[in-house]
Amino acid sequence: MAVLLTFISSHAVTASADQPNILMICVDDLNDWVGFLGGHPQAKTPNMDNLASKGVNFTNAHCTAPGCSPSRNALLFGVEPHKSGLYPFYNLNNVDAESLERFIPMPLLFRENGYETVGISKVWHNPDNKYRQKEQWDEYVMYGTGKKDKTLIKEKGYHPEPFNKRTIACPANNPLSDFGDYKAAQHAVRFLEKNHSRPFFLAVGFILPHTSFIMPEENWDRFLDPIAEPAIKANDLNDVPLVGQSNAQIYVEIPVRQDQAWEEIRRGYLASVNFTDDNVGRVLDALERSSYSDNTVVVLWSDHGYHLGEKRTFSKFSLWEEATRTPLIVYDPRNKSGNGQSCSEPIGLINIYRTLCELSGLKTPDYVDGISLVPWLREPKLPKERPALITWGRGNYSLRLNQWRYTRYFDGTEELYDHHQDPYEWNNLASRPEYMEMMQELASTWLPKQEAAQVSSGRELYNVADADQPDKMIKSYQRYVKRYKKAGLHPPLN
Ligand SMILES: [Ca+2]
Ligand SMILES: [Ca+2]
Repeated sequence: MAVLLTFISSHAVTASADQPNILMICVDDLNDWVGFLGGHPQAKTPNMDNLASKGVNFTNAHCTAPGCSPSRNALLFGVEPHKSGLYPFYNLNNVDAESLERFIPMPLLFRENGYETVGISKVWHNPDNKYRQKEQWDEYVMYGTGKKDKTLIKEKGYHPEPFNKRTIACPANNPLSDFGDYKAAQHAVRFLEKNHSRPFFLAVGFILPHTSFIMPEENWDRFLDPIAEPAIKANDLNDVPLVGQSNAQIYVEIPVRQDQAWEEIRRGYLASVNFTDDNVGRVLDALERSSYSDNTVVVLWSDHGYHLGEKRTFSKFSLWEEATRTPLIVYDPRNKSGNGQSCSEPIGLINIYRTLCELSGLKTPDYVDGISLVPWLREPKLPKERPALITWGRGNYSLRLNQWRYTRYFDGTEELYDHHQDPYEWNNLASRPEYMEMMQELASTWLPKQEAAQVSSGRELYNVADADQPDKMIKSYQRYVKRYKKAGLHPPLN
């Protein structure tokens, strides 16, 4: 500790008055079911839409890894999983110090440079909020979901029995003040109402639309019409290699299908997104009313996307579009040229670290991966050569380009989708000879040439078939396929 304190004080500088504040809004499990990305026709997100219309809306943005822990570690340390070795889920508090010592958490970098840093709720994956908490933040506060204290409204939504926390979708009749995300928003509002003598880095995490889908009744009641089903091809996985198939969380789908609950699940997701949008609006309204509105960069992201039945899967943990695509909005009110436009170039969230450093005049640590997006904030139509790289387990990589998604799994099997012809990624073209050369070139140009070994300490959830655990998840998947057939349901393969 003494060493760290010395390190901080020797690097601490006073931030200058013309440095912008940063408001970073971190949403959990939010896919493209938002107005500004058009992923679902019934999405109601007026506040986020408004932010997207004021700033630069990155419409082809992708997480670095489709799971909370690896995604947030990559974003907040600024390092790709194949460089850090942080491929699956970790509890950072239990990772050996050596594996993390060269990384500077983003909030800590701002604090070392004279910023006041405040963190609210889920910024890092839980329980990583405790990781170096006192060093990273001037103030940090956690508001959970308060799920256990909710009075669920039995007449509305989906209440599986026995209780299944992954799929419950219903409103609760508690007052707003019982909801963790509302408390998080109010905390941010109070912060923005105060006077601050130094520039601030304020990170606000919202937990919905992460499961459980429990939200105030007024949000549920905005979705009483029949909910449109997303585009789903029944036997979509037939042309997907086994490693890819095993990313389909079909065990979650079995009870949902048996209970014919997909519509209520999707309603619950949309209503949860809508509640988060209300809370984002509370924070943005407070910023607008404050004296900081002209000098605060707002960045909004989600840690990954979400499947709601597409490709026969539910939730995240895949290298397909619904799980890797995320919202990303950057609104710098000082930027007069790019604001109000969208950028459709493929952008990885790994680039946020360097972007915020450049916007704030901070020197980016040398180890940080990615590039600064400042040129695209000025000129959103600028072509971008480098694809977004998404990692899910050591050896499993997906490249998202403008037109293509190319995925290669650890065993050499591949997927290739043409987004111009096939936006739902239904037709895997990887076996077609005419694309062989292009796939080889993509692989040799953009896939990692070296892979860090998987960090072995502090590991938690590890639910992917990869170079370090080739069989376990595949066997589990195959067992579930059998169970699926036994249940008399339409199987994911036929
Ligand atoms: Ca998440
Ligand atoms: Ca298919």
